[in-house]
Amino acid sequence: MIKDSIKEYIEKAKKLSASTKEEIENARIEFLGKKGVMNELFAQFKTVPNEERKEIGILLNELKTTVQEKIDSLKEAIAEKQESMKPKEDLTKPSNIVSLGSIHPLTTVRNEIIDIFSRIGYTVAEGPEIEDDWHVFSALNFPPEHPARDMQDTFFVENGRQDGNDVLLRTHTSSVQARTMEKKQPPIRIIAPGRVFRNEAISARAHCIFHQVEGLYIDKGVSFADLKQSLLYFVKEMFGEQTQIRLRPSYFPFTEPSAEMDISCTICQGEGCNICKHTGWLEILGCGMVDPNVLEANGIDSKVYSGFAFGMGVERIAMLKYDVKDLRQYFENDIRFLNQFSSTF
Ligand code: 2NM
Repeated sequence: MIKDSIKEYIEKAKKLSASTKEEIENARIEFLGKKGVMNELFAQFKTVPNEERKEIGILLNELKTTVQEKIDSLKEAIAEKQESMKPKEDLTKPSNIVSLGSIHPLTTVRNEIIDIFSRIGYTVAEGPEIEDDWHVFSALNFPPEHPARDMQDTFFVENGRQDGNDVLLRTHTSSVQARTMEKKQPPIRIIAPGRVFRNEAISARAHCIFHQVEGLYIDKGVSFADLKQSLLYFVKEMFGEQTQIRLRPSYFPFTEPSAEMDISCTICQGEGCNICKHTGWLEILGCGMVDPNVLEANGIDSKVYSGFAFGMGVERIAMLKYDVKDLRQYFENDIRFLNQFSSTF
């Protein structure tokens, strides 16, 4: 009976299994090939009496779609298996380029300042950011009532007081110079770069954390002319040979006499512009002859030795150099800002 054999083939087709392409192809030929089961059955179908043709026809169609679907699903299973066996990653592919970033503009400027002074014999000195009152104020001739000692200007470490000596965040790196003087006799020729802290409201021009480079030179016979010449050398190296300087009398507790130094405007060369507020000059640092009181407080004989000192803000120099208008940009670490500074490692 053709009907029974079709049903058997349907069951057989449902149970077909194959693990290779050849096995699938053999099954396909067995059922759908020229001399295969289907053609054989179609040949027999011609002899089926009319009243049975409909039922047998439906069964034949069922067999055909069962075989086709089975073969398709076996093919798919093999393709999936092959896909899963392929290595997912190309292990020979070179790795992605890792961005190294760029050097922070404050670091670049600090290094430039260090380089310039090291060429005339200065070495770098460092000290703690958390300091005591002695090294930040008392040893540097700040009187007990000086406003810088006020809570309003200085961050104090709570309950940090030891033997009547407050513990605080240094407000300038002069404390490093005090520590050098107390350890070492002249000649002393150092620069002290580092972070300093002041209790100030944050704005485009001020921040509670900023960076300084201070310098100190003590020896026999050091004069104000040496100070002026050393700083002239510095600004010519930093801002160019054409740069001029101007000293204005000022006051600092640790120096006497004291001065503030301006350079001729780097933008307009002294003609007058917005950057220098039409004065032709830009203030860049404070300086002076070290007060004999400071030398004596730190164990250096002021009758034998004299010296000069200076201090500058790294942010301010970098603002002039890179035309940065808002100092807060140095601290936000916005990658779009930092990437503008091309120097890389
Ligand atoms: C400045 C201005 C003037 C200075 C003084 C000293 C020390 F320790 F020798 F006394 N170090 N730095 C100094 C002098 C700093 O900054 C605006």
